[in-house]
Amino acid sequence: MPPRATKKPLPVLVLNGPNLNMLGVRETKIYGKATLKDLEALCQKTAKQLKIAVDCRQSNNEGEMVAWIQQSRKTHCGIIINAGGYSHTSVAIMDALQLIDTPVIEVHISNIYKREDFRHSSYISKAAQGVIAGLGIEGYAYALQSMAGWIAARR
Ligand code: CA2
Repeated sequence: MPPRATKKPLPVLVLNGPNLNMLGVRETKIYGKATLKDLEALCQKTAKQLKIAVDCRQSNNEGEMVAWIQQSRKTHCGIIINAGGYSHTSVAIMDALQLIDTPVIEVHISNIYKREDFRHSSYISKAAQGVIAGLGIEGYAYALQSMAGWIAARR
C-alpha cells in the first residue's frame, strides 16, 4: 500500500510592524534590550517546543503588511501581530485582519495603557481574538502557546 500523504501543518505568521527592526538599539528602557533577531529566535524556539511552525516577518510598510495578511489566508493558520505605531492609526490593517478567518493575536512589548493616551486605543484589537501587552518579548511566546491550543483543537 502506498504511504498516506500527510498534510504539513501551516505556519503561524508572526508579523512585526514599523520600527520594530530597531528593537534593542534605542529606547531600551521601554522595549528592553532584546533585538528583533532575539525576538524571532524566541518565536522559533517556542514553536519548536510546541511542535508548530512559525514564519517571522517585519515590515516598515503598511501596504506590504496588508498584502502579507491577505496572502496568509491560504498559507498560514493564524497571525500574531505587533503592528507597532500602525496599531493606533491603521484602518487598512484592521480591515485586512477582518477579511481573514484564521485567529489573530495582537502583541505589544510595552504596556500601552501605561503610556500616552494615543497608544491606549488600537484598531488591531477590533480584529483580534486576544491581546497581550506589557510582557516584553515573552508576550510572543504566550501568544504562540495560545495559538498552539487553537491549532490542536482544530485538528
Ligand atoms: O509596545 C509595543 O510593542 C508597540 O507596539 C511598539 C510601537 C509603539 O508605537 C506602540 O505604541 C507600542 C513602536 C515600535 C518602535 O520600536 C522601537 C524600538 C526601538 C527604538 C525605537 C522604536
